Amino acid sequence: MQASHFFSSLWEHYIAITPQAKRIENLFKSHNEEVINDHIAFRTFANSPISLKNLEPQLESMGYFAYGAFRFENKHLVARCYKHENALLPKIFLSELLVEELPKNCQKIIANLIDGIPADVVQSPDIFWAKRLWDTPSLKDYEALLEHSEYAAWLATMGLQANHFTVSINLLKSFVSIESVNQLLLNEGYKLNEVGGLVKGSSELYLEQSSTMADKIAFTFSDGEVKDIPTCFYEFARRHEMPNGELFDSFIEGNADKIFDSTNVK
Ligand code: OOG
Ligand code: NI
Repeated sequence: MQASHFFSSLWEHYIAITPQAKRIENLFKSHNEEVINDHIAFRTFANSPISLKNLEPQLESMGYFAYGAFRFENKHLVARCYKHENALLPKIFLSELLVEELPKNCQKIIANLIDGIPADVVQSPDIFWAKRLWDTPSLKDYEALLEHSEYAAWLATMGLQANHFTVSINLLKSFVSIESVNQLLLNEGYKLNEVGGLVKGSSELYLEQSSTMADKIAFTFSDGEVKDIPTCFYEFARRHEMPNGELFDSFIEGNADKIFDSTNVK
């Protein structure tokens, strides 16, 4: 699959449940800006037919290669990042949940979801907008997962899809600082992720990031109960030059740990 088709399809699926992203893109366009993506991200279950290991070859088939690995102890996650030799294509951040580190009741709920996924489900890059490959969870199971892992609860309802796109602030013309981007969004009434402060990272770390809080949809659980739950969010990243003159092009665990919270329920 052509990378251009991959990203346009992902974007259409993403804005369908993240209308704020389309509105914010239009907001930048109204300021005469062209929006270019720094990276996108996916979440998945480890030790499943859609594990990171099983998904990676589909990224490689489009010319992507892994160049960094990350671990999030408290969130029970590992992640890898991927880039393309065409540096204008977005980087990709792919994380997976280490289900065996969760309490037994959560392991059982997730094992039931994973059991619903065909072993050979990963056949082409279109798997990255497959969404839920299992039955709709019950509200009770959702809340049990939520108690121990916001990520698990989000993934159980949303499934495999781009959970955020990221505007490259470096490639904007008139918004130079991340603070000016945040102010624009606050003025327009968007709710930003405040975990650890509006700006994650710093120029000393060569990466500054901020994000909106995810949009919400009314979700009908398997038992018929309807509840508003988070969908996906939009991120903004500004990269800085390292002492060798190159732009930092990886990710930072301390920043990412807080970006994950953009899909928190509260
Ligand atoms: C990914 C969070 C990490 C970043 O830029 O550090 C991330 C997620 O929310 O799935 O995107
Ligand atoms: Ni991100």
